[in-house]
Amino acid sequence: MCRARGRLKEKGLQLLVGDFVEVGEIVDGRGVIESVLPRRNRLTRPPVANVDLAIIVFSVKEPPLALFFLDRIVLTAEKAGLGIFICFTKTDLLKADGLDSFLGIAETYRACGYKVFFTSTKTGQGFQEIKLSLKGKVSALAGPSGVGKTSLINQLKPGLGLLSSPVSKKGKRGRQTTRDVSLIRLDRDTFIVDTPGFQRLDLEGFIPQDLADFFPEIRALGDHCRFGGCQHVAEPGCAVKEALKESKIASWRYEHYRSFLKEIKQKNVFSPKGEKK
Ligand SMILES: Nc1nc2c(ncn2[C@@H]2O[C@H](COP(=O)(O)OP(=O)(O)O)[C@@H](O)[C@H]2O)c(=O)[nH]1
Ligand SMILES: [Mg+2]
Ligand SMILES: [Zn+2]
Repeated sequence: MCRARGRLKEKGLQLLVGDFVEVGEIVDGRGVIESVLPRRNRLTRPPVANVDLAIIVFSVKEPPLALFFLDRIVLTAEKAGLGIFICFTKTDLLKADGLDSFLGIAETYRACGYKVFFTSTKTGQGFQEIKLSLKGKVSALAGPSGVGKTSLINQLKPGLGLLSSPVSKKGKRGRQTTRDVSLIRLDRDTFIVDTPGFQRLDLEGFIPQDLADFFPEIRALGDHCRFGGCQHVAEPGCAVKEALKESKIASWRYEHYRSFLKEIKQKNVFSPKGEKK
């Protein structure tokens, strides 16, 4: 048990889950935090420091996959500079050929450089693979409630007995049971953060010119557009539009890009301080 040295608070420093700290002498199991080491990064929702990976969790069914929301979380994870894993849960709820429609989606994300997993607590599919990939990292879970984030942690660390909550029948939306942010140790150097889920992501701090940087497949084509600063909407000689026509990039990802762009532009009209200096 540690408390923070008073002068840390005086300096306005807020301790975060995930912080590395220096602790003075420990007496009777109690110590004092003397300083906080520099943070590699810092998320605001959830409030955690020094995260390596975002594990974005969505179920294939119950609740049904919401790709627009998924890409919204991918976008914020990209902005935070995190590695990205995408985990599709509850594959046991699909009929035999039900997975086919998800394979194209998985392929699209893999082409972006993200790791994609399919899991089921009923069959045990996928967990060993995830476990190996997480080793030595601090990961934060994200995703709507009811998709199986807490169940995923329970699978990765049996015996923890975290409370998962059945998806309520009414509206098939999950109830919220994960209230506090906590860092769970999976092994010596592997940690995972269970979170209340990213609920409202308001795309704060984005500017239209930079949005494409956070879409790997669009970013990769940007250099081939005729005009520098091309936003890939209606400009002539746009390599992204060309790739779309030839089905070289997924149209749904591009549509999400367009929606986010529109949203960010509208926001900047009302709060021009988001603009580039
Ligand atoms: N059929 C099935 N149900 C699952 C699976 N994973 C989680 N669930 C169920 O989905 C509900 C929500 O799970 P929970 O882990 O609490 O979701 P969270 O809100 O994202 O933490 C619970 O009733 C779980 O038992 C799975 O792989 N297959
Ligand atoms: Mg939970
Ligand atoms: Zn372009």
